[in-house]
Amino acid sequence: MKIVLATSNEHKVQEINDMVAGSGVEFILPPAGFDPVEDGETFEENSKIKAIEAWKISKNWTLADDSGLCIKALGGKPGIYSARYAETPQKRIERVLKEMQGIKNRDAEFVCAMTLINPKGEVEFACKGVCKGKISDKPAGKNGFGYDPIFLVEGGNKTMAEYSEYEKNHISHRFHALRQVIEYLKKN
Ligand code: ITT
Repeated sequence: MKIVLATSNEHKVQEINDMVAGSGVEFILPPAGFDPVEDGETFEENSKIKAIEAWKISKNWTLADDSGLCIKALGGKPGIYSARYAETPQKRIERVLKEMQGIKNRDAEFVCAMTLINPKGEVEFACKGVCKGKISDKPAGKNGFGYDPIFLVEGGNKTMAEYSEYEKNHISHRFHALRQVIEYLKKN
């Protein structure tokens, strides 16, 4: 079964396909022209916007992932603005570390909201996955993408970027959300 993944982030497609390897499900990028306006106020709303926009051009099963980093001491920021917090991934990391300078409470979580749309264009299933951790003092690690180098995963003393791709794919917010989607698809 092929499912369109409503994203332009190829790293997400790779991570998600690695997670479902061997399950008979394959995620593919949307056709050209996918350019959603992510103007929702929550991860859930943006995930639905992306899924519907991709469905409009593919008319096929579509899954959207809207994700981001929420930092407690910053009132949940960067949150839904994670991808737009500064111009480049490096600058986004620098901004977060600057805003967290001198702050003791470094609790944070990665959040991923997923929306599955059926070929009729209806929301078939929606869910959320979370991965808890803390913001480190400095970046470490080369794997993954985005804020992975400054996210210390709960229960370990490594950043997400220091975990192997295989390990990340068993602990991440995306994994926790995708597991629910796959369970739903298997039952139905
Ligand atoms: P699409 O909207 O096209 O899917 P995107 O990368 O802009 O791609 P989001 O709007 O969901 O995706 O924004 C997510 C941002 O949050 C992303 O750019 C990263 O900065 C961050 N993020 C999400 N998942 C992450 C992960 O697993 N590791 C590190 N950072 C992540």
